[in-house]
Amino acid sequence: MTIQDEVLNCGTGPAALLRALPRDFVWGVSTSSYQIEGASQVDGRGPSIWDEYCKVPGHIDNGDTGDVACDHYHRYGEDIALMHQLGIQAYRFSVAWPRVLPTGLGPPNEAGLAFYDRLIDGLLAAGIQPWLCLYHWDLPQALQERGGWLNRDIRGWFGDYAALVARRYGDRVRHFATFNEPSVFTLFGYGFAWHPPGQTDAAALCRAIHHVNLAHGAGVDAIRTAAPSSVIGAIHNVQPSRPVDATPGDAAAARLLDAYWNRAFPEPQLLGTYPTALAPLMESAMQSGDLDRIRRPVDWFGLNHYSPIYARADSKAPLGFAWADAPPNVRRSPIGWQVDPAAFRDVLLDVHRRYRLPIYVTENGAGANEKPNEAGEVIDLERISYLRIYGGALREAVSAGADVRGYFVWSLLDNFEWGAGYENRFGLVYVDFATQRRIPKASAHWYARMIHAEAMEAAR
Ligand code: IFM
Repeated sequence: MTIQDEVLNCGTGPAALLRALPRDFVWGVSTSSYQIEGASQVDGRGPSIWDEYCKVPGHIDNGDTGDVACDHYHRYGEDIALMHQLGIQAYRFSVAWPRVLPTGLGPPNEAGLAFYDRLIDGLLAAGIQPWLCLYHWDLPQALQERGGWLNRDIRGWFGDYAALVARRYGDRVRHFATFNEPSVFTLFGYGFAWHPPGQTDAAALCRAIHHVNLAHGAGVDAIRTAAPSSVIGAIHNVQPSRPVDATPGDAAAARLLDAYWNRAFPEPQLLGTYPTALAPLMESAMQSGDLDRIRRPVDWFGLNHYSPIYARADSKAPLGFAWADAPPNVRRSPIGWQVDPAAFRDVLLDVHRRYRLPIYVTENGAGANEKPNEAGEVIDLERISYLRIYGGALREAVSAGADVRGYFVWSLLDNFEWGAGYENRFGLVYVDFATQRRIPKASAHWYARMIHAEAMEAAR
């Protein structure tokens, strides 16, 4: 089937698969604070580690920063209206810790807290459920200067921050997540030096992992206490880890990457153990009772998935393995990520069997470098194709028994894509960063039609 055929065929697919989803299935979109808010020095926001990291030449393609991003801080009303027009049912966003606590602790910043009041109230008025994530990578720089994730005190700092946020918004927000993709910001920040704080140190990586896990446990307890009717989860990226070549060394590398990427957080948080390959490395950071502090009861599993990942043995690398590109000849998205919907189906089933929690797919989507055509439209056929076939894989997983209750596209808007700056676009809505004009892409209209068709089916 060509992409054109897939788009022309852009309904939701066979009726049998339509019926696979639960009636109250949630269709949403996701974003994060640093990637869209901008207003980095407005209304008392403190600096984050990403503000500092972006200042260093060479860290971000094109010298881009999140200083302005999508200016969502000022344009959130327009963005809510867009979601409303598209029929989006839920919106996952993150709170910028340095916006509400400019130095990470101490006195809160009322102007920053008031921004999220306006956002949440606007969402509710538009009939959109707010899903609030506490941490999507923008640690206050002041805490980094106290050691950041390497300082065990961060368990308490995060717990206090979680309590503040849950007390303030728990009357209106039901769904809270502690962390988004902890394995990415720890592995990229302390293992590969691709994210702040830019280290390559296996011991530091393990210490950071353990402290993030402790902070998660403290966050869950704080939210539960401050907002007892909330439903709480954490968001993990789960992607099959494959050897780039069929050699025993690469197979071992893939198993180790799997431990760091897919298991270092959900296993202690949900099963109370570290993966065997990592447990000895955690010992120096571990104190008696820590696994009980980490394994706190949660209500849902947030799953982010885009593609499989690959590893190669590399005895000189700090972690003993290297990140590898997908082999040639696999199907790829426009930014080169492998497209493999069967992997998504298998991951959903595997996570269901392992952790036995309701699953929400909190991120899935495709990156591209598209531009508007002469008519000013953005016809992103490859994204539609991706969403369509990944939606099919999700339905297959549900038909085979996976308890999946919602799906959020990454992302509502083109945004600051970390090291790639603004070049890689993941939005359903195109953003012209020079003018901040928003243009819903063909995929936004496709997603809106799909949500509508699902709602019709659920009402039958
Ligand atoms: O943009 C990121 C997001 O912040 C975390 N998950 C993956 C997305 C695409 O790279």
